[in-house]
Amino acid sequence: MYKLLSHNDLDGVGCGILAKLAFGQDVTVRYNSISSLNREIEYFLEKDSPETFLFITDLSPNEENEHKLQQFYEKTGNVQLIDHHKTAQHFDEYQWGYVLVEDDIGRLTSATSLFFEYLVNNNYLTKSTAITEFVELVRQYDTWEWEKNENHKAHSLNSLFYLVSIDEFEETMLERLQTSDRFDFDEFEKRLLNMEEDKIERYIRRKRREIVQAKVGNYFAGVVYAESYHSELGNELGKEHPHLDYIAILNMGGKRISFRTIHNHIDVSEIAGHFGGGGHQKASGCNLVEEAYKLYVLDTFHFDAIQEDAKRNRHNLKESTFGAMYKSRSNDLFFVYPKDEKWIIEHNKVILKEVFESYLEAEIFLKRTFEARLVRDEEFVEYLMKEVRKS
Ligand SMILES: [Mn+2]
Repeated sequence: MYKLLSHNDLDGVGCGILAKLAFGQDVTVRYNSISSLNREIEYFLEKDSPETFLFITDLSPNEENEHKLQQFYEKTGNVQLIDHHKTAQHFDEYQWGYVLVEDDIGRLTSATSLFFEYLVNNNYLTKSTAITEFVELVRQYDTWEWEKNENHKAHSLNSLFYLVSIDEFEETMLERLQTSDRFDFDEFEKRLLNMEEDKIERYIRRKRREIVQAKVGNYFAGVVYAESYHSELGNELGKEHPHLDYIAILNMGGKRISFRTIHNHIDVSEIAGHFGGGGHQKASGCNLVEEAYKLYVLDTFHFDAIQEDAKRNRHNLKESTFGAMYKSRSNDLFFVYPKDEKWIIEHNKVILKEVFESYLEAEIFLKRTFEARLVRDEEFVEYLMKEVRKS
């Protein structure tokens, strides 16, 4: 017999689906949140038969269970952990641990892709086109590579995952992978997924108007409250506000924080690690512990939302050599323009002493220091007319 303890997200459930394809009735699968895994491991070690082979995928046990599992391995040899989280790398030193963040050709891995490889290499599972396609969609979603590749099918697979229950998803996928030559959605799913895409878009649009800016430690964070679509939100808000180092998404009901960054210079697994959580460089999470609650909730609750930059301008444009006009909440006026191959900022007609190599650098400074926003064309033109009239 086999038992699989896996994560309750798409990548974790992808592992469960592969296990059922490989072992059929001989495997019991339990999906866990990060916090419920340790309970399950303890239950397994106490109650399950030592003959049962245990797989743990996409999650990592705490220190206590790490030692217990080592003892179990010494006695029985019946455990294998497979993971791709940066914060789980030390498990790779165990004979029963296999942790790989990036494969030998530099591609980011996922638990499903690693488990697939493991099952095929050990002759538990035969490769098919449909399974290979499914595994690749899960990998691209989990590593966010789908966006760069514009592989919307990967994103849709995750949306579908959240539209139905885990049981239903599992059942549908198992059947499809066993009977189809290629992996695809049916007509009904395609219609549902279109509606879901629209819904996500509207949700994100609303959240754009709620995000606040906060300096937490050495970094600038965008703080927003949301229960769903954390990855989509983190990505969109991150791109919208490149002056923020990362986005902290608070799920108050679940008492959890997700951290997302679009930048390479930030490692959000370190930030989550500080509060006892973990994850990847660009995506991580932790429980809303006391200190995190104070920093992200208590200290920021009274802040006003970030004012968005004007979107449909034709005149007041970023990187314009003529100058782009910004305004802060207290109605201070700013112009950003090039001078001697650098960019400078004028604050209420006084030139600031700071000089910037690029427009983006100037804008980052402006937004971090003054929370200024790019004004709409109307305001820009009106201001210029007034200036002309004055002179
Ligand atoms: Mn994963």
